[in-house]
Amino acid sequence: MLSDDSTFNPPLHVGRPNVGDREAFLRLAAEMFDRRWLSNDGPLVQEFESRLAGLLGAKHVIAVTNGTLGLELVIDGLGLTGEVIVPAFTFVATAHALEVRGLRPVFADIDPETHNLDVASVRSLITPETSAILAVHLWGRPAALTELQQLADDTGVKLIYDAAHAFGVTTSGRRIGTFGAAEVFSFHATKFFNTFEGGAVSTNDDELAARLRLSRNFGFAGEDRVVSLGTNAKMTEICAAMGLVNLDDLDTFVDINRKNLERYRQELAGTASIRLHDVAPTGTKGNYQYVVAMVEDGRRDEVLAALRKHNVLARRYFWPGVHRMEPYATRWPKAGEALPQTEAIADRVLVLPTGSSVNAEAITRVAAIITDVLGRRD
Ligand code: T4K
Repeated sequence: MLSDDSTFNPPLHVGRPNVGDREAFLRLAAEMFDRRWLSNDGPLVQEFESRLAGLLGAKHVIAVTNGTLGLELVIDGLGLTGEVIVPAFTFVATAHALEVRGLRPVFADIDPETHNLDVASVRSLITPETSAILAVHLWGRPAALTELQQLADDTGVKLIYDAAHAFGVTTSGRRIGTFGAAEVFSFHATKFFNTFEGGAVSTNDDELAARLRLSRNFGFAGEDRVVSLGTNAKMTEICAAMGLVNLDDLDTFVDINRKNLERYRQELAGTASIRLHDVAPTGTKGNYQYVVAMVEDGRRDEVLAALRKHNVLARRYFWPGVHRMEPYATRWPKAGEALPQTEAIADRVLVLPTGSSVNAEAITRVAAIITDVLGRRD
C-alpha cells in the first residue's frame, strides 16, 4: 500500500512548460519595450524566423500565432479543396483547421506500431475529390515519410505535415520541417519548446512562403495595398523573445526528456500490463516530449484515476479520437467502424508527466503508484 506522502503537492502535470534563461528573456523584453515595437514582423520575430530556418535547414520559416492558424494558412495557401485525408488519432485542431476552411476531413486509420497514418488506409481513401494528405508526426515520431511522399506523387495529391509534436526531431540526418509541401509546428506552452502561444510554418516553396507571409497579415503587401484575402496570424515580439531564449536551451530540454523517458522505462520495466511507446525508432533523434504509456487489459482508466488521486495529472491524449468529437461524431456516427486501430490505441494510451519540472525522484513515485494498481509481471 502507498503512504499518504506519495501524493504530489503541488500536483504533477502533463504539459508543464519548460522555461529557459529568465534573465535573458527579461533583457529581450526590456529592449522590446525601449523600441516600442510589439508586433507586426518586428526584429525579434525576424531573428527567430531566421534562427529557425538555419536550425531546420528549411528555405523559409514563417512564425505564426499558433499551430492551428499555421495549418489554416497552409491549407489556404496551397488552394486545397474537397477532401483531405487525416488521422483521427490526433489533437482535434488537425481536423478543425480543415473544417473551418470549408474542407472535408476524411479519417484514415493508424498503424498500431507507430500511432501514425497507415499508408494502406490512406491509399484506400483517395478519391477524385482528394486534394491532400495531412499527416501528423504523432508524439514526435516521424510519419511514414517516404511511403506517403510516394503515394502523393503517384496520385497527384499534396502532402503536408502537422509537425506540432515534432520540433527538434531529426530522422536519417534530416530535420522534420523539411518534408512535404510544408510542415507546421506548434510552440504552445505545453510543448517542450514554447513561445507561450505560437507556431511556425516551414517550406522550401518560394511562392507558398510569399503567400503565407501575405495571408498572416490580412493580405497586406504595403502600407495600404491589400492583394489577397488574409487573417491575423502574426507572432508577437514577446512570443519571439521567449522562442529565442528557449532555443538556447533546446538541447538541454531534449536531454531532460530523454533521461526522464529512460527513468520511466527502468521504473516500469517490471510492472504488469504496461509498456512505453517508442517515440524515436532507430535512425531518429527524437525530442521525447511525450511519455506515452500503453496500458493493456482495459485498465487504463483505473491507472488514470489512481494517479489523479495522488495529484498526478496524466492525460488520455487523444482519446476518444477526433471522429468521436463534434462536429464529426454527429455527421459520421459510424466512422469508428472503419478505424479499428485508432479506437484500440485510443483506449490504451496514457501520457505521463515529463519535462524540466519532473525529476527522477518524482518518476520513481509515479511508477510506484502505477505498479500499486497493475502489480508486477510474473
Ligand atoms: N496539431 C496537433 C497534433 C496538436 O497536438 C496541437 C496542439 C495542434 C495541432 C494545434 O497547435 P496550437 O494551435 O495549440 O499551437 C494542449 C495544448 O493546448 C495544445 O496546444 C496541444 N496540441 C495539446 C496536445 O495539448 P489541452 O486541451 O490538453 O490543454 P490543457 O489546458 O488541458 O493543458 C494541458 C496540460 O498542461 C494540463 O495538465 C495543464 C498544463 N499546463 C498548461 C498550460 C497552458 C501548464 O501546466 N501550464 C500552462 O501554461 O491542449
